[in-house]
Amino acid sequence: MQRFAAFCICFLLQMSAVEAHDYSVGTMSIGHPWIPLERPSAASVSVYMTVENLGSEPDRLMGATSPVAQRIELHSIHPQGTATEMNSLEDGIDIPPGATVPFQPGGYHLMLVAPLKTFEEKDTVPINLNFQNAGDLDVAVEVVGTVSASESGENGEASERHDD
Ligand SMILES: [Cu+2]
Repeated sequence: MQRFAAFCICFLLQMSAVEAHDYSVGTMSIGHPWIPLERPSAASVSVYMTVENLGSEPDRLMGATSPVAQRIELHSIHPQGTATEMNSLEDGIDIPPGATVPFQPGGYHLMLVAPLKTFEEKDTVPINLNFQNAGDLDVAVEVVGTVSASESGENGEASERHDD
């Protein structure tokens, strides 16, 4: 029994550490938004996070803006033969009630097109997310140094084909 109690306290401490990177508006909750560090010349930068709908009504991520990018597109990636294909989702992304939608490498992501500055590790990038029902939410996205500089590709997505 004592061992079980110790486990619970540990778990709660971990939860509160995670929550430091969470944001919410209405029933929408954003978990751990991050940007993998890219080469300085990157023409576009991906943003990953989780989007959770805690409510009982569907919502939709309609778009995003940032003062440090000319525009932000909503993208998805699909396997296409031996390569992958990246699509721009101009109608937004559905966030069903009770669902957690992951934005992660190889799937949904926000794409900062034509960044107006060079990002460095531990920078925080201000991004405004617009939800159809919940409205606007400002998040501070952390730049994380996970991509090795030797990795090939202009922006880390070189093997993917832009259709737009
Ligand atoms: Cu993309």
